[in-house]
Amino acid sequence: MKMRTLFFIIAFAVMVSACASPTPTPAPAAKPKIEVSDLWTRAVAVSSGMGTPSAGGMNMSGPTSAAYMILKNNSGVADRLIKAQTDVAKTVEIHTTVKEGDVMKMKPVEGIDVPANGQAKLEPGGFHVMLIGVTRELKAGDKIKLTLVFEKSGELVLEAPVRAP
Ligand SMILES: [Cu+2]
Repeated sequence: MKMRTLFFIIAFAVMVSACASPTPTPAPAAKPKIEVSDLWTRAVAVSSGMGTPSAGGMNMSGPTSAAYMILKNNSGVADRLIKAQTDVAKTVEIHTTVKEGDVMKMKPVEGIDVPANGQAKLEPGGFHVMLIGVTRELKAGDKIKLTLVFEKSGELVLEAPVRAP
């Protein structure tokens, strides 16, 4: 009787240790995952010679366009959009729109914060990805390749549909 009890205790102990040992709980992923929705790029005609008038009175070379979207962060770690790239524009900047007196002006920003479990909206009259010196006509229905670079989650390569404003 005593031996049997001991056997069960040992068997139980072995079982517990077998279960417990191979489970080093993995550290929660520190990388946020950004979801992009409502992504679109403003259509722009590229005529030879004259560029489109710059919307904010900024000194820009060539036609400009902008990309808008909603960035959703489903993690508990805040992230930040710090850079964007595309092959259809010479320069890509991240802009915000501010009201100075009665005039809306665009200004480059260092980045756009995407709060933990929150979202950032890029929309006309607010934050946007600015395409400066667009090299080819962007027609409604086209798609352009847009790469977003986030501080923590890294690169995200997207196809941005072109839409008429
Ligand atoms: Cu802009």
